[in-house]
Amino acid sequence: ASTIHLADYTVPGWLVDGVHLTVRLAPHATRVLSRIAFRPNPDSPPVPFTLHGEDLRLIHAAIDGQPVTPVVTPTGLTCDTPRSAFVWEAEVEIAPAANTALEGLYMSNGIYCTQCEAEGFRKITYYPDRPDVMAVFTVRIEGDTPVLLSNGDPVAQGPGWAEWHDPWPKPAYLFALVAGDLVAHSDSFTTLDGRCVALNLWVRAADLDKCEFGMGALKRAMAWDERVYGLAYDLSVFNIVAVDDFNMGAMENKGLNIFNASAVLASPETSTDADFRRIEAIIAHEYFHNWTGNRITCRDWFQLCLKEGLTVFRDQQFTGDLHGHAVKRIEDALVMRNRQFQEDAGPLAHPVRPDRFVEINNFYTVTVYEKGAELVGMLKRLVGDDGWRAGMDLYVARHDGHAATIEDWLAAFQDATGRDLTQFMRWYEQAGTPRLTVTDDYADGIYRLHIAQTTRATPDQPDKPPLHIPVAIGLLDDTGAEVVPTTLLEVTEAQQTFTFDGLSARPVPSILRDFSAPVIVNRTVDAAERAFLLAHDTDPFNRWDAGRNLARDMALRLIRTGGGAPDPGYLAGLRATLTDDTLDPAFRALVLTLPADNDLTIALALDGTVPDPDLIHRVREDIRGAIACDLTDILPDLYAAQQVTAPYAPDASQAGRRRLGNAVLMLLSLTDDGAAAQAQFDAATNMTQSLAALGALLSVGRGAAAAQAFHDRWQHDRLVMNKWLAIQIAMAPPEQAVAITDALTRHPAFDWGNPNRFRSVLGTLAAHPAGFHRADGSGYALLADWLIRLDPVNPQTTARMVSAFDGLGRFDAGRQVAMRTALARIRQAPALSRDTTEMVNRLLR
Ligand code: B3K
Ligand code: ZN
Repeated sequence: ASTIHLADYTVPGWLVDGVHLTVRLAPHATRVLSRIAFRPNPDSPPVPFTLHGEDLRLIHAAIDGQPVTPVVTPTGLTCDTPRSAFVWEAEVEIAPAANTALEGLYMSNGIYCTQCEAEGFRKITYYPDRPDVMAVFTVRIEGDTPVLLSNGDPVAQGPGWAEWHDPWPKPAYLFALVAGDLVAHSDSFTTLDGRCVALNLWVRAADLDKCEFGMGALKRAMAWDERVYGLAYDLSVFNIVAVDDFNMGAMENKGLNIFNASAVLASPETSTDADFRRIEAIIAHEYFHNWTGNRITCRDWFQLCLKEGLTVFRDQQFTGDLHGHAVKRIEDALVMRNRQFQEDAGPLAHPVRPDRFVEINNFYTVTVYEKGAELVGMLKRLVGDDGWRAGMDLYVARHDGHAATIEDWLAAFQDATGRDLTQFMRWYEQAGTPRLTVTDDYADGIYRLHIAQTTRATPDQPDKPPLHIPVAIGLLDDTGAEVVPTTLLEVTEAQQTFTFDGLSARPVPSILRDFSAPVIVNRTVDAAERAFLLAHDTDPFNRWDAGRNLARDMALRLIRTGGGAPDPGYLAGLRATLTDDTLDPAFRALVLTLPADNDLTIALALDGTVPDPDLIHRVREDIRGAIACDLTDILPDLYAAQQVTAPYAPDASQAGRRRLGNAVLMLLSLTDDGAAAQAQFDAATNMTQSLAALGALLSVGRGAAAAQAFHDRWQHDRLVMNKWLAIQIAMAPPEQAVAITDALTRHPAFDWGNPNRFRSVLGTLAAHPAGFHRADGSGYALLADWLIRLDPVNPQTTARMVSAFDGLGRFDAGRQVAMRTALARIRQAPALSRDTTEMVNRLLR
């Protein structure tokens, strides 16, 4: 398979003036008739007429009504055409029921649905399947199902057919079609300019009781985008459909969002507080794409972060506005540190805007999405709130209806604010996590901060020029009062010094407030200063981070020395924080959360220590045991104080209390043999309480009866069964995780062709560091077996999960050999997909 380079971009040779599709649905022989008006692109030199197409059976083609015989290849066709505008017609046959890759038109539990991003439309008909070709679509669907949906506004319908027209020009990746036996939960929304929009959430009848929350989330998102950005919805109807088989969370097709059922269906009995938050965020994210993605789309797939980074940033803002920014910021930083920093430090590292790929589906990554959102956040800090809004307005005004680039994006901010963003552009082009080394000195009332930046080499990028890094800092006196409030330092050189004068004593610095940049800060800080910041920092992010750093320094020390007793200073700080009732319970729960194994693994590897997953696991468990023991006098009251008596609501205040209560429950279980957890499990009336109690019981080896009861109650609910499968693996002791996973793959509930199910089992094993990285290689072997099996069925989900082997180079020789052996075995599988081949090759290079 060949590598595609950003540098090779050329404009499309032919443009599309309009598309008419007629889709005659049948599970094994769907006919797609297309009538497409083409004209030569005046900005392109004359090029031959070529269309993309895969897995299509061409029945007939014509140009301006005259039959033609194109040259057909496995990836498309070419044809002699007039040099001027003409109408192309084609009829193709496809088999949605045989489509297990879930790309193009496929069937999920009897429902026809589509997934076209990135390059799935070419599996529906011949077309210039590239995002810079935008066109108005009219679609007629013929089929014997009660509901027939496509993009845009409904035009007409009758028994067995429906017609849709989408007036907004769009690239083919935003095309969607749904047909099936569905029912709607309906509502409406009146836009800021007074138009009434019909809202429908389409589900199977049995799921109708799980729609209310998602509908409310949609309306909150619509109102928020109007209020914050002045962006209103632009069609008469907005449809969302829930399907069971879906490769990711959801898809923003114009006016017809298609969702993984797990990302939209919610009820207190079946969904946790975290599910409610995630569902609200995904519904908002897909809705926000209507402007940032659909009205303004990407010129080519290298620009993916243009829509994804910005839309993630917008959904993060939305969640923060609704439920509190402090906790949201900490959670987003955790995703960066636990997952993105890992990607950036290994063989899969790539820039937020990659400059080459083999299969674009492999670049829907935490780097493009979450680091992409961090770049947007840094830009906002650099231009300020007014500059941000001015830049956004200019970006929308300039590029509405067009396919844009990152250069266009930054130019809008440069022109709106006058700021020079030339150096900032490097963030999009340079992979790797910058490390800031910070030292300070104080003399004669002058305090100086010295900041040096370096970024290690990443694949294909040996040299890393300095970046433009916004570093928010504050200075505190010894009572915790701010002597210098939050100030944005702009680090642009390899080394820089910032001076603060007129200080009467040496201040305590609070650095990288609000996680103002996705960087690693290296600074030698003693435990006393960390404890002081945990008690006093006025920036909530850094207050939390001080506690996390205390825990991390301690964990790293214990790992290096092979074990020992936790710091009394850490335990005292934890006690003070947990008992401080002025602090948000969710914040306290986050302070109680120990650094993830991944986080510790990377920290060790960066310092040249070979991480031992078993030891890391044991040290974390020892610390948990020591905390449970040390805080034994306060835990029962703390637990009791978080119990909610009011009827369940998934709001931040109740959810925060459950989160802290359940974090405490995990510790209590270590000292009471699961008694409190069993009581909570027996009394639980919502999934948050029930699942947390089951997890706590499993974690102390007392979960068998509860797991059986949970199974018996929920065996008919596929979304809940995903949780049942996952939690048994997540909570397994490391030495049992592989065997438990293996046993669950034989359970009747394990329908492995369903991506949610596959991820719940194999994905949970891959996310259990000490379980997956067994020294005997059994975790690697089991995952490899299953990926080899899944690849011919669903390459996209397979390729995504191959990234579990990303840690490769960090581990000891024995584990490296076992991982390489597993990857080599995958590589040798017959007819391995392009998706998986690219991932394995990148990992093994
Ligand atoms: N844009 C889709 C992701 C498509 C993934 C294709 N492999 C969902 C989203 O980011 O909103
Ligand atoms: Zn998105």
